[in-house]
Formats: sequence, structure tokens, C-alpha cells
Amino acid sequence: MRFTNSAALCLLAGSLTHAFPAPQETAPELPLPTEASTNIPVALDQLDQLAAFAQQEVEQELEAASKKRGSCNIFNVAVRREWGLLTKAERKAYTDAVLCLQAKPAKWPSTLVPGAKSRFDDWIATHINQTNTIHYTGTFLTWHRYFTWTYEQALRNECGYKGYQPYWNWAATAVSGLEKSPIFDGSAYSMSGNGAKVEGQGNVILGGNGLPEIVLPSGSGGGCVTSGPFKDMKVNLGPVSMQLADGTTVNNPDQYAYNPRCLKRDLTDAINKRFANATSVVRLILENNNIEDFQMQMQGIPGSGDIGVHGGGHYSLGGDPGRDLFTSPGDPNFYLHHGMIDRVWWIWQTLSKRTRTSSAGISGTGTFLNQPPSPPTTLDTPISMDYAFGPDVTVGDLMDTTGGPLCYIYL
Ligand SMILES: *[C@@H]1O[C@H](CO)[C@@H](O)[C@H](O)[C@H]1NC(C)=O
Ligand SMILES: *[C@@H]1O[C@H](CO)[C@@H](O)[C@H](O)[C@H]1NC(C)=O
Ligand SMILES: [Cu+2]
Repeated sequence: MRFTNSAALCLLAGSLTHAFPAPQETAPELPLPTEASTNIPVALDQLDQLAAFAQQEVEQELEAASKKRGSCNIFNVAVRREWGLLTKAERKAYTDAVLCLQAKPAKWPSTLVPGAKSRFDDWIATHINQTNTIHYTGTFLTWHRYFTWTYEQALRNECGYKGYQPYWNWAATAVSGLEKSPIFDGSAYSMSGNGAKVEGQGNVILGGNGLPEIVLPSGSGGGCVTSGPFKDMKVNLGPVSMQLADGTTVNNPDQYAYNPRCLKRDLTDAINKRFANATSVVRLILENNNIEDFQMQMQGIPGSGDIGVHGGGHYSLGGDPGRDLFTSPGDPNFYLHHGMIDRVWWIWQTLSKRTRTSSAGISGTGTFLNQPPSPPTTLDTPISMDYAFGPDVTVGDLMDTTGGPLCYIYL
């Protein structure tokens, strides 16, 4: 299905009515940091300031837009919040909706993807299908923005969820520790906790192909998740390709096979602290003045020894399918991680919004590190969720979270 204009999506976005707090008359000018502090409490503060600046900028735009009927405005904008800032009832409503998607039948035909058993699996199948054209490409950020948005829409429209997509602030968990955070504390109001402890796990070694190795320590779990809403969850797809803590690598050419198993995690504070602390996030935002540098640093520049905040989040969650580039959306926490990825991009875009939401805010091609070489990504490059979600869009539709078919901000 292809919509030639964004009217249909606007209708969807328009239905996301949210009572937004009345705008303040005089918003104070905030002094913005210009350089990331290596002092973590200071860097946390800097991140808050940058986020507050983005909110203020976008709210002003939305206030002005409130006079135009039908546009994204201050009264209908969806607000995405950090997990820990949701009430317990809101958290439970979110995980209930995820369990609901997991109980509904898949739309990907079983002839194409035999392992897709549920609506939840539809997004995983779409991610597997396009893995090589959505990472280290010009579409990385827009594609994952749309992927997360369409999942949020399904939770709302197919499973009665009334809230919006929450996010995982890695800068905060780098301080609190993953298992002590409300996301991973294992309670009924968490995204489920760690995997059962597996003794004697070794390091995970990334790299090869002529690149220097990155040695990642194993975490405090490794086995099946034992607590919280997803303790009985079945992972149906994958793993397709991932490095294990015993130094071996999974490589499964049958990437759509049905392979039911438990959800495993290996929460690894050391990875969170090293690659996705407050300094890493603020540095990413402040030290990259063009999209090429920004998206490369976010994903980790191959050979640099740094896996970026994107890798930092994925690898600190760990486990199966969390560490599999192809099947990682099989851990429901994927969407909280990519909520934060999107939020950091949103903050960065807002610092120079006109440029960074235009074609100057796109860099890269349609293939992984341009291998094999392919044409550059443009505003007209199509993005499809295949069987997961209807309307195909273009990169241009997704550059601005409040200026096209999308209508949401981050608090
Ligand atoms: C992706 O899915 C389409 C069907 O929508 C199929 O034709 C194509 O072969 C799949 N690609 C891969 C890499 O699995
Ligand atoms: C925090 O992140 C920065 C930048 O990514 C990194 O250089 C530093 O080593 C990290 N801090 C710790 C304690 O690992
Ligand atoms: Cu991805």
C-alpha cells in the first residue's frame, strides 16, 4: 500500500490527542553547553539542558502552529517520556500492550517467514529483511524512527494502549546500574530484569575482517529472563548473526526459521558506562556538526574501538536476541533503546533545525557502509515496513517529528 501524500498518516497522527501542559508565557533563555564535560554529574546536567532547549524550541513552533487547523500543534502533539517517569499503571499498560501484540497473529505470510508467529514478530521480520540496507546507511536514523513509530501505532491502534513510546535513558542507567533502574529491576512494572546468571562466561569479541578487535566483558546474567512481564515470552525468530561469550559466532543462513526459545539477557554495566554514559551522549550531540559524523559516531566508527551509544545500548542489554543485529527487535526493550536513539537525534536536529531536517541532514547510501556501492539516500528515498505496517513513506516524511506525518516530542 502506498500513500501518494501524507493525508492518511496525518489522520493517524491527529488522533494522538494529548493534553499538553499550557505553554509558559516567558520561557527563560537557557545557557547551552558548548563542550561535553567529562565529569558525569555535570554531563548529565548538560544533557538535561540540551533536551530542555529542544523542548522549548519545538514547543514555540507548535504554539505558532496551533492556529492552523489540522497541523501538529501544542494540543495534539504526542509526548514520549522516560520509562522511570511513567507511573506504575502507565508502565503496566505499555507491557500489557506488548504482550497483546505477541498474542495476535502475524501478517507476514508463513510461506515467506515461517518463524513469524505474532504481530510482534512482524516488526522483527521486517528488520531482518532489511538489515543490510538500514544500518550504516543513509536511512539508519529515519528508518528506525519510522520502525519505532509504527510499532507505537500498533500498540495503540491494535492493542488499546493509550500512552506513547517510552525511552531508556542510558546516561541515567550508566549511573544507577542497569539492574537497579526501573526499566530492568525485574518488577511487574519493569521491562523484565536480567537473565539468570551463567557462570564462567567469557568476553565477547567484536571485529575481525581486518579491523582491530573490541573486547566486551560479559555481564551479570546470560541466561533466560526470570522475572517481570516477559519472563514467559517466547522468542520465535533468529538468532541470525551474533558473537557469543564463548568466543564463537552464530551464523544462520536460514534467517526466517521458526526457533522458539526463551528471552535471554546479559545486563552489562561496564558496557553501558564505557560507551553510553552522559559524556558520550553530550559529546555525540555537541561534537558532530554534520550528519555524516553524527550518525557514524552514534553507530561506532569501524576500527575506532568505539561501538557508539547505539552499540553501547544493544550490547549492554546483551543476550539473545538482543545482541543479534538482525533479530534485536525480538527483545521488547529494543524500542526503548531506539526511542533514546531517536531522542538524541531529535535534540541534535533541533540545535540547527532548518538545516538538520533538510536534505543537508541526510548522508550515506542504501547499502551497509556503501558495500556494494549504491546511490545516495535522498529525501525521496522510500521507506517501507512491508507486512508490519501499511503506508510507505519517504525519508523526507520522517526528517521532522512535528513537521510531516509524525507528531511527537520527547520530554
Ligand atoms: C524481503 O521481503 C521481500 C518480500 O516482501 C522478499 O521479496 C525479499 O526477498 C526479502 N529480502 C530478504 C533479504 O530476505
Ligand atoms: C564515558 O564516555 C566517554 C566518551 O564515550 C569515554 O571516553 C569514557 O571513558 C567513559 N567513561 C567511563 C567511566 O568509561
Ligand atoms: Cu536496526
